[in-house]
Amino acid sequence: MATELKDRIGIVEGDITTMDVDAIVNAANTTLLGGGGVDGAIHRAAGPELLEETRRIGGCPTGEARVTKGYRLPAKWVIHTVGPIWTGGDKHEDVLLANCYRNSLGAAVEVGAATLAFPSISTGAYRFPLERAVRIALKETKSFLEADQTVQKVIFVCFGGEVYRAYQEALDEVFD
Ligand code: AR6
Repeated sequence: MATELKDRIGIVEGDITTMDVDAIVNAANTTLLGGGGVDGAIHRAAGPELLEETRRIGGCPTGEARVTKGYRLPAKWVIHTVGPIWTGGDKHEDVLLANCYRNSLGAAVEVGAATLAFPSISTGAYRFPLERAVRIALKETKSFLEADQTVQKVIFVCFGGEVYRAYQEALDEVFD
């Protein structure tokens, strides 16, 4: 059982905008109007229609998720979620980050996505400590996949070696 579940997780180093999956997750902000980091890269790659659609949605609270089309991306869907800004850990940051993963996976189920790619939510501009965030991402994904068969594969797309190594190190700890 543990092996089967672990086979449904992938860890790759790269750019999430190039991923040929059903849905990619965006680490957005509450306005959903774009920004820097992965959010900026996704908006640039998807084209201006994405901003038109997120404008119509009108925002998203921290920890929740909203779905748009992928437009010029290889992915059919973009699931926009808003990670917490790290302010030391006593403002429910762990719970809010776990909510991002659970709600994004829930949104993937709603659109019938079998393959899903995540960036490392909150660990860039929002300064969430990487090792801590990675464990939350893997634990929450594991619990979700145990209970659901819609999403067959979740790929964590790591932008740079540091993030990649952090996921690799935490994977055995969380899945074995
Ligand atoms: N593919 C995959 N990961 C990427 C890419 C990419 N193309 N580009 C950056 N990353 P961040 P946050 C990584 O700052 O911390 C935005 O302005 C990056 O190296 O994008 O959740 C939003 O509008 C890091 O590992 O997101 C918000 O205002 C991870 O993605 C704010 O930043 C997350 O870094 C959200 O901050």
